[in-house]
Order: sequence, then structure tokens, then C-alpha cells
Amino acid sequence: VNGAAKSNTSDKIAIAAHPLAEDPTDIASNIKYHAHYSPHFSPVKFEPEQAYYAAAESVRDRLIQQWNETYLHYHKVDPKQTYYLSMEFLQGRALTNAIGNLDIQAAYSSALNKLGHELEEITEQEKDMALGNGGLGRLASCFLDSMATLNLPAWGYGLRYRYGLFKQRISKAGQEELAEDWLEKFSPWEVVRHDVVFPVRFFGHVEVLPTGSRKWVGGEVLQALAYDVPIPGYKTKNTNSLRLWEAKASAQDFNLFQFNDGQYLSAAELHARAAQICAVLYPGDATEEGKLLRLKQQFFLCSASLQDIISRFKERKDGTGVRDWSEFPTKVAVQLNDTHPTLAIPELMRLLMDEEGLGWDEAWDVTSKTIAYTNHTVLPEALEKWSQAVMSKLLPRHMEIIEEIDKRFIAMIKSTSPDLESKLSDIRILDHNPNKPVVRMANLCVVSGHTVNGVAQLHSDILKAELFADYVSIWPTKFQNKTNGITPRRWLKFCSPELSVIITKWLKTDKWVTNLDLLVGLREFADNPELQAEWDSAKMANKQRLVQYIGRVTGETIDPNSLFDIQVKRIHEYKRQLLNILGAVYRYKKLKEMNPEERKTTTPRTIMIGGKAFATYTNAKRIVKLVNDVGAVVNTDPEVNEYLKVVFVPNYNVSVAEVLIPGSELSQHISTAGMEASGTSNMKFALNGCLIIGTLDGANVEIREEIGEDNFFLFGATADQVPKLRKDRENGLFKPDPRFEEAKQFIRSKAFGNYDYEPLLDSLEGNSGYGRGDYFLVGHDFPTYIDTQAKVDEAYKDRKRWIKMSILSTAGSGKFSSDRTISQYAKEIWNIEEDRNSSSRVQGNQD
Ligand code: GL9
Repeated sequence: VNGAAKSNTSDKIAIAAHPLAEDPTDIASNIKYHAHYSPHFSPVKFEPEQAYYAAAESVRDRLIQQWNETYLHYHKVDPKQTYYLSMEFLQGRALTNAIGNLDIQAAYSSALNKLGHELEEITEQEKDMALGNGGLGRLASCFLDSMATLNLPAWGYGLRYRYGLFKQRISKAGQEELAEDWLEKFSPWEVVRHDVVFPVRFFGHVEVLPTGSRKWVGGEVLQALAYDVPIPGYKTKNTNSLRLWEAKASAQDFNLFQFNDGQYLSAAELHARAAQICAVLYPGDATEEGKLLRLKQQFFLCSASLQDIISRFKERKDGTGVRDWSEFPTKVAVQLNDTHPTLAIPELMRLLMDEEGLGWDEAWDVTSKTIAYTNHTVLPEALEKWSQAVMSKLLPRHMEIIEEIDKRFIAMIKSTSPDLESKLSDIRILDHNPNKPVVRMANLCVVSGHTVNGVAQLHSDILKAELFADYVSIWPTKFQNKTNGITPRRWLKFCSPELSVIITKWLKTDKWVTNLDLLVGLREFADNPELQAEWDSAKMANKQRLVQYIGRVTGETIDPNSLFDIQVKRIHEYKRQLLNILGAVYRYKKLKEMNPEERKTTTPRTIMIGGKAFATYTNAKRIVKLVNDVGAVVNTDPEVNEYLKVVFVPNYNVSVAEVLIPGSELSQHISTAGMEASGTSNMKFALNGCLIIGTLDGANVEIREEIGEDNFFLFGATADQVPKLRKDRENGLFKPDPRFEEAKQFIRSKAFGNYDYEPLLDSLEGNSGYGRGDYFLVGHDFPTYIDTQAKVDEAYKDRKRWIKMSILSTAGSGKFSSDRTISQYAKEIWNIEEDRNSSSRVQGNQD
């Protein structure tokens, strides 16, 4: 718009490179330097997009400086280092986070002003790096932030997917999926390492060498090329890496003869296959399609990462490349983020035995002391099982190794725990079920890893009592809990600067940013009218920002004085968005039945629901459609739309969450008890002073303990009641509440259009049967849900009480910092330590 004005102001700034400039004018020069000498656009314009890329590259210069220093420092010191292997990292945007962690916000903001731009506006130009599906991937990213901030030597390893999580568009038909090309215009946040390349083999066969040792040969060999993303810590020089692998084929694999012969496709066949490996993020839910490709992706990550880890182990210390292998577990900790990287186990065994010449016992000792496993779900459909036939074909040597681990485990049970012999068919690794012989990846992890952990206390208890119960008697100390956490930098300080300033003012310190327990200090002021007024106005500013956002993406006008009630997460039946929308339907019906005077006494609400449904998960897509259809009717009904709006927030992702969460007042975490392993958005909402309506599930249990039961709207069955409730239901003992029947009937009456909701509603009916019988207990929990929502309405009318609860919610959230979680992993699983030198290294000094 004001491009001319912008270039005029910007003309006064000379082009120069001051990579570590402090002064805004020098920073502005550095930004101009990038726009000029590393151009990505023709030199005519300097609009927000151009300014974003130039500013990002300028910030990256600083990161590279301390990143290189960190690398060289660890190279020399040779500390024990953690490697977090994950198929998913949900990084979101990097610019605000980098500027915030480097503590250069003010200088960059003013530098950009000098160039005619606003920092807030240019940060909006960045595409989310969405290499993950949901909580599991975002957790990995929060962990990276904490590992860097705590000065831990710790890297992430993942895959560089071309297309991250799909973009969601809402049309008349419901959800549509579009490819999201985060690399369309290049990412300033990755650096390709042309010297870090490892071969990764698929297929082929095993040969026995004259020495008796075995070797995997033949098949197809691709190259793994490293792309590094810098991970800055908050106010520390320590800068770690997220290393993402890309699959390549080499020039020799390009068949010039075929190409010249016009056979273009087959000439580059291996190149095409390489491109498939990193083409898309696996959608994450259970599907039959693409199993082989998914297995290839998993192995690609594991093999490249372990070769890299081993080569770093050899290179460090004296650089001779010769080290005692018993030292390996004292220098390397590998954490498996769920079972997706399980192949790290047989791959490490193979590398140690077949490439490095170790015997089985020695290799097993090293492997089992190195690897630990985190379980993130008890949903049976998400517990990975790979066909033995597929595994033998794609990874013949690994299949041999898995068979040997299985055989030795059985022998061990027979000799040491004969009482468990009858359980062997469940707890062994191979399932020889004649219909479909499979490898059970979770069992392989439990048998091979030194530690297994769940992600919230309730979840860890369930793992020990149910899923892994038989192993507990074999290895009583192997099982731990590590309650999840979130980074307070991204999820409070940077996404809600207004609230952060107030917190710092009242605590008289900003140390809470790295010591979140200090938030309890807010408790003593929870009744203070001055704090309450400031708190209220900060929350209102965040609500206003959200009003603008919703207006922009949906065209809907929402009332900033209504209660902002939000449920955002992947759409899944166990997360029960259906319970939420049935509640909204019931509320709408009651409002319709009231007279205008009665309506005025109600608490106005804006219900916002957002999240992506996996493309082939039909019921999840029907839920998205239903939310949109209910919204279309309610929001245009002049009788009620002052009191109720229902908004579907499209394309929920990390940067959308950064706008929604600070503006929320009530959020819903209402999964069927026992099914949500932890949840992490519940922590983000609570930290931002948002009250929770929720079940006793996952980390909700601990959040309620921390912030106090008076400040948590609890309802629903508990995890230990669920099995009996399901049984009762099967036996025809369930008596539905009339309000539940009323809500369903209202949808069936076509009040929200003609779409066929019968399959969705039918899932709530009957006693049992595929897709029937209300497995998720929506009907059972509906009446207490409605009653509890009425309590929410009452509480909201008392402004003082509500704000006090909001303050107490933030005050009680200290435990849920990922800094706490990561310190526990570091001490209790990885045995790694903070490197104090890496925080204080002087610039330019490489030690
Ligand atoms: C999940 C659990 O479902 C969540 O409850 C948990 O908070 C996170 C992180 O531990 O892990 N496990 C899982 O498979 N997902 C989770 O969110 N799924 C996705 O990320 C899509």
C-alpha cells in the first residue's frame, strides 16, 4: 500500500553487514544488506514479504554465530549428548521466537520501523513449519526449546517433509485438504550441510561372510542429506540443532542412456523414489495405505541419525576415530518419541555388529543402555504393528535381529520368570498370528530400552496397570512418568506480551520465564482489585485481537463481551467435539424457547471449535461439517445470536493457536477418561488464565491439583468407571437423559440442514456394534456436562470471582513448564548435565 513511502524511508539507510549489530540503525543496514545481496525477489519492492525474508536472514546471522560456537564447544568438551528422534516436529513460526529468545525484540522492532515496517506485520509473512500432526509433534518442539534454554547438549532428529500437515479449507461440503508447501519460497531457518551425507539401504539380502559375520547388501541405496535448523535457547548463547534429513539419489543413479533414449521417467526412477520418502508427513492415524512408504520413512530417519551419531562419537574427543564402545552409552542418549523410530534399535545393533565388529552381547549392552522410549497413547489403533513379511522384504537384516531379540527374550522369561510363560504370546515381540504375523513395535521398545515413560501421571499408571503390566514384574524400575510440559516462552511471553508485562510487574521479576514455579507468587494478589483490573484489560486486549482474527478468517462478527469458549485440537471421537456441539445445540434450543426477557439473563457465549480431521476419518469429518452447519444457523438467527455464536476456526495450527489461546476464557478438554494420554493445550490455556471445563483425564488431573479444584470445572466419568459403564451399556442398562435425546432429536429434525447426520448420531445409539453403542460415553457424560456448563455461566456473571479464578489458573501452572519436564528427563533418564560454559561463552571465543 505505502510501498513508495516505505522505500523512501528505507533509502536513508546504507547497505552494510553488521551481523551482530546492537543499534537499530545498524540492524536496519544489515536487513538492507540481505535484501540487496541475498535477493529472493526482483529489486523493485521492499514490501512486508521482502522485509520478512531480509529480517529473518539478519536474525539468522546472529544465530549462526552462536550456533557455530556451541557446535565447536561441544565438539571439544565431548559431553554426554541427547538425541531426540521424532517423526514429527511442529515448530510453527521461528522469527518471533528467535528474536524473543535472543532478547533483541526492541532493537529489531525499531530497525524495521526505520525501514517503514512493523515487526508484527512482517512476522505474519512467515509460513508455519508444520512437520507434525498435533500434540506429539508440538511436544517435541517445546522440548527442543527447553533443552536449548537449559544449556543441555541435545539435538532433535527428524525428516524434512516437503509438504507438512495439510491446509484445511472449509466449503459447503465440509473439510477439504490442500497441500501446504512451506518450502515454496525457501525457508531462511534451515542450512543445508553438504558434508553430512549418509547412505541408507532398502531391500536387498543378507550375506554370510567367511568370518561368519553377516552383511546386508544389494537392494536400493539412497542418500540422506542433512538440513539443520538452529534452536536458540532463551537468553543463553547455547544454540542446538534440529537436524532434518532429506532423501536424495546420486548422479550415478541417473541413467543418461535411458534419458537420451527418451525414457525420461525410468531414467530418473531412483530420484523419484527418493523424492517420495520426504514428500509428505504421514497423517498419523491408522490407515492401511502407504504402509511401506511409512516404514521407509521411519527407517530412513533411524539409519541416517544413528550413522551420524556414531560418526560424531568417533570424531569427538581426540579425533582418532578409535573409541571404546563401552563408552558409547556414557556419551549418547537416544530418546524414541513414541514407537515411530523403533527401528533405531535393530539399526544400532546392526551398525555395531556388522559395521563395527562387536559381538551380540556387547552390542546389546550398548544398545539397551542407550535407548529409552516414550509412550504417547493407549489407543489400540495407534499401537504400531508391522507385517513381518513387509519387514523381511524391506529390511531383511533387521528382521533377523528382531527375531533374535525375540528369541532371547523368550529364553530369558523361561529361565527367570516361568510364571510369565503363559503370557508369552502377548508380551513377546513377534506375533505369529497365522492371519497376519506382525512385529509389535511397543513390545520391542519395552524389551530393548532401559526406560519406558508415559506422559502424565494417570497415563503412566495406566501403562503400568494395563498395557505393560506383565513387564512391570520383570523390570519393576524400568517404568517412569514424565508429565508433559510446554515452553513458557512461546506460550506466554511471546504470544501474550500484555499479560507477561503484568506478571513481571507484580512478581517484581521476569525470572518466571525460566522458572515458571515463581508464578505461585501471583496467588497472594489474586483478590487485589488493581491486579484484577490490569488482568481484565490484558485479557480484553487479547480478546480484541481474537475478534479481529475471527472476522478476517471467517467473516463472523463476535462480541468481545461474550464468554470466549474454545476447543481446539485434532478432531477425534475420543476428544468428544461431538459432546461440545451437542451441548451447543441444546443451549441454542433452550435459548429459542425463552422469551426475550429471559434471554437477557443468560451469559452470552461464543463457542469456537477448531481442528483438522484426518482425510479418511469419516466421522471426524462429519463432526467438522456439523459444527459449521450449526454455526450457519445459530449465527444468523437474530433471536439468539446476541447470546450465542458457534464458530468453526479454519486451519488450526501453531500460529493460529498463538492468537486463540491468549484470548480464551474457557476451554474444553473433555475426552473420555483414560483416553487422552496427557494433552498439552490444556496447559497452554491454563497458563494464559483460561479456565478449564474438563474430565479427569491425562494431565487435567494434575492441572486441577495444581490450580485447585475450585478453579476447575470438572464433570464426567472417571477412568476406572469407564469399563463398567461400557459393559452396562452393552447389557442394555444405559438410561439416556432426556436432554441428550432432545439435542439429538433437534439435529434429526433438520434444524441445521439436510446433510445426513444419521451415521454420526447413530454412533451414539444402541448397545454395541461397529460404530455404534456410544463407545466414547457421550450420552453418559452429557447431563453432568450440561450442569457444569450452567455453573460456568453463573461463575462468569461474577466478574471478580472469574478474574480471581483466572489469575489462580496462571498462578498454578508452574509445574507445566517443559523446562521442568526436560530437567526430569535429563536427570532421571538421560543422565546428562547442563553445560554452564555454553551459556556464558563470549562471542568470538570458541571455547
Ligand atoms: C499424543 C496424545 O494423544 C496426547 O494426549 C499427548 O499430550 C501428546 C504428547 O504426549 O501425544 N499421542 C499421539 O499420538 N498424539 C498426541 O497428541 N497424536 C498427535 O500428535 C496427532
